[in-house]
Amino acid sequence: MQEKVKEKEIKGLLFDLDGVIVDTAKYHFLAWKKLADELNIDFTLQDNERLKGVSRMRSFEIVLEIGGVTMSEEEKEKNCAKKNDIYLEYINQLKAEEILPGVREFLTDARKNGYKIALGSASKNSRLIMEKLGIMDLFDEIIDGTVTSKAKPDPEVFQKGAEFLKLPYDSCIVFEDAAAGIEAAHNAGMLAVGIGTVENLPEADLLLPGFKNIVIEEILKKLQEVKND
Ligand code: B16
Ligand code: MG
Repeated sequence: MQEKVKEKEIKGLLFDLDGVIVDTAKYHFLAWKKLADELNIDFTLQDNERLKGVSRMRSFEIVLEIGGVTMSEEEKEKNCAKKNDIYLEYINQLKAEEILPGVREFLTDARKNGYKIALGSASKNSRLIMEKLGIMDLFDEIIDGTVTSKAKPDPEVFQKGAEFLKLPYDSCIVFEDAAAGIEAAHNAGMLAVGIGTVENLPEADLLLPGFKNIVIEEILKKLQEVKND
């Protein structure tokens, strides 16, 4: 039987970046699309869904699989660097207003109420993105692709998040938009709030469309209801 969720026991909140705090997927798409065009690979928006939450190299391998193209490790590295240069052209123009609705207010309220907050993202560009959004000061710790070696669904990123916050794993909850991220949270022994729909995230403990007009206490209450049923 699932352990009971007590509102008071949750002290840490771990946030994925792309798809939870900001929609950078559209810029990843534009960059991958440009590279795919150069390689004569037909890459669609629907294909881009498969890259969400996935590391840069694994994303490129998926693009290559779609095109039925093989490449040496060296060539793959070169193309990943090229994609990142294109991606950074977009990210350098990112505006603070692009933060997803309600996120800034949600984080501000949670901090005010004493919750510790960490980022748990696969991106190696997370600091630049957060600086552009002006939200660095709302996070206690940043765990991203520069300090992790195993991709979600491996629990490493969220376990490190809890460790950096000096909290036990089960006193943290995760906010994620990718199925692999929900699985990573569960693998870390944490509850996972999915930002999305039941079709995309059937394993999430609770689903939310986003952070507009909701505060952490309400989410913990809902989790408690769902888990203690
Ligand atoms: P980068 P998340 C992920 O961010 C993106 O969803 C995924 O599409 C991307 O490939 C990955 O970051 C790596 O990003 O190329 O910037 O290192 O959802 O884990 O915040
Ligand atoms: Mg994501």
